[in-house]
Amino acid sequence: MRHEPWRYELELDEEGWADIDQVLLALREEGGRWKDLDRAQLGAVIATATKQRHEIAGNRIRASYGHSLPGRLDRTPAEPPAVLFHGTACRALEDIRRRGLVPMSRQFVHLSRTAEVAREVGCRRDPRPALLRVDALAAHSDGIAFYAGNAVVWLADAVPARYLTTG
Ligand code: HQG
Repeated sequence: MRHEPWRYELELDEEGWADIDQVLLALREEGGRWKDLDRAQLGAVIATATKQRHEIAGNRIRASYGHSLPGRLDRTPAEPPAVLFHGTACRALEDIRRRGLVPMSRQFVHLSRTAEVAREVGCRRDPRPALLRVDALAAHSDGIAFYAGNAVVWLADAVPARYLTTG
């Protein structure tokens, strides 16, 4: 649902939603432990996942963030909290100071609500990650679009370096 829905013959709408029955069919076709998966089980997995990567609404399911699909999903811009955080590899800082935060292979830049979550994200790339503080509300006031991902993740198109502070 984030990267290659066509591999499972899933059709996503312009906001990234898929029909939950189609997703169940695709998972059952994988066989093995998925072969008898039912809707209640899928719902329980999603509701109790440590990282809230997906959301269900009625008969539809979508990934809440993280997409690398070609073609941009429609999202509704929203007012972000005053400050957001981004954890990254120290080796990326020089380029980030020059170009700001850019989405790289995903559709959006991913930002965290708390410094703690940002540090965890950064640890995927560097055992001692750099922590950036993002002056999100100022960027938003200056016309940069932000979008709510889930309770801990916010998305942005790109964040110029002038809204970032290290340390
Ligand atoms: C970096 C995971 C050089 C950026 C996580 C990051 C998150 C630059 C990397 C979610 C740059 C992209 C997203 C620039 C940005 N020069 N490097 N100008 N601008 N970067 O994985 O934020 O487990 O696409 O700092 O927990 O690390 O998938 O983004 O290091 O929430 O659910 O380019 O993915 O969630 O890496 O992580 P990513 P991210 P899931």
